[in-house]
Amino acid sequence: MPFPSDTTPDTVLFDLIDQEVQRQVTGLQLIASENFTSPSVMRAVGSVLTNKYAEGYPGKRYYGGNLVVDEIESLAIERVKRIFGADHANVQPHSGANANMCAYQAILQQGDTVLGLSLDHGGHLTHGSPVNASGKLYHFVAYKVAPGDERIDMDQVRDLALQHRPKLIVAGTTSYTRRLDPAAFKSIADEVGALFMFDAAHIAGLIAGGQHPNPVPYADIVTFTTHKTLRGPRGGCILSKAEYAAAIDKAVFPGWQGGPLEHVIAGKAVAFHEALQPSFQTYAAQIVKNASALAEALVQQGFRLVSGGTDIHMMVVDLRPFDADLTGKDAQAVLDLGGITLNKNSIPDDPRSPFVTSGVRIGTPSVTTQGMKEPQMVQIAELIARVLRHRGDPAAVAQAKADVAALCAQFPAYS
Ligand code: DSN
Repeated sequence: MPFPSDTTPDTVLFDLIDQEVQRQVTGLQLIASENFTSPSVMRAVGSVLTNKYAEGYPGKRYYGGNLVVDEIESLAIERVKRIFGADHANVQPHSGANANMCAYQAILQQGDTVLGLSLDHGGHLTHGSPVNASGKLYHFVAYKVAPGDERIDMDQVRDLALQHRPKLIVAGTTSYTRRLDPAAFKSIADEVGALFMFDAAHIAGLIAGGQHPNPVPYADIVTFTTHKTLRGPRGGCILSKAEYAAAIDKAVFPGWQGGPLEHVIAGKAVAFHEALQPSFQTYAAQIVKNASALAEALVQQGFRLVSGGTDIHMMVVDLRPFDADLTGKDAQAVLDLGGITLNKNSIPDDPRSPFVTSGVRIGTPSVTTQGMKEPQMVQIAELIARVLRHRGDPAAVAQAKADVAALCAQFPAYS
């Protein structure tokens, strides 16, 4: 029976989606890895491309009917190569985690030694955490941030590289708030004969917008997600030097994945188009300005920031000087009640477990998409501090939630 005759719409599910729309637009979205993607991206992701099987690559598919899909995937590839100046792009990874595992499979053998940033110092699960396949398949050695300034210690990276002679050095972070220096990592990789991979998941949009050094000229492989600062659909991408192109493509399909999500790839193509517009440079610059303003305002409220501040789109707040009894877990929960969404986050050498933590991570990509600027960052810091100071007072938390909703109503994410 054709779809127009469908008389039983799924009101249960669509009511839930409506509730989520309300949550997203009436609260402050401060999770550093989230953003509001554009209606055009959502139109592409919600399109009939979801119906199509397209195992393989443009011009080399295992199924018929892919003439249009080939054009769409080629468009995404051409656009992302243009943004970053890459030799080769694979736009099929379903996620950043998949992109990383595919990259490893393309260039490593099981058991090979890899250097990566420790998860509890700002790295990612796929940078060798023992609970992740990366840590089970490969021999990861972790570098850390220095105890004093809480910044990546390049001397330590070099010492570990000389000691362990890794096949690969991975740079890239999920909760590290300072710029990375791709040239410095590349120089160490060259010194020890290692390959160099840069996981740009968090900062891809900042690179595209000219706010962070581009690792592509230095790294053999660059992976990233498309949904964070880059503001596209949820997904991953791999860029590489030409010599790794065939190995990367083989590792993605048939190595790790089956049929590509061509509707998501179409969404990526739209996001890449948007990132190529001059307005994206302005957007990326404002993300960073907002993060600086929010960081400064949080310090004024009595919080300590890991490494003293931020160069990028996020900050990690050590809650202990503000309130020694306040955990990241409790802060996240009460801020949720106040309409402020963020995530608990370990601070370096956190005495509390990763499920509890002594910190929270805060990012500005979403509120910047809404059009908020520096004055609103001061308001946000005040709201966060107010909810946390009065966390035992439901009326005060409810008042803060109303104030958050009033602020967000002035800056609607979607018209
Ligand atoms: N979960 C992502 C983040 O929040 O940083 C990383 O994969």
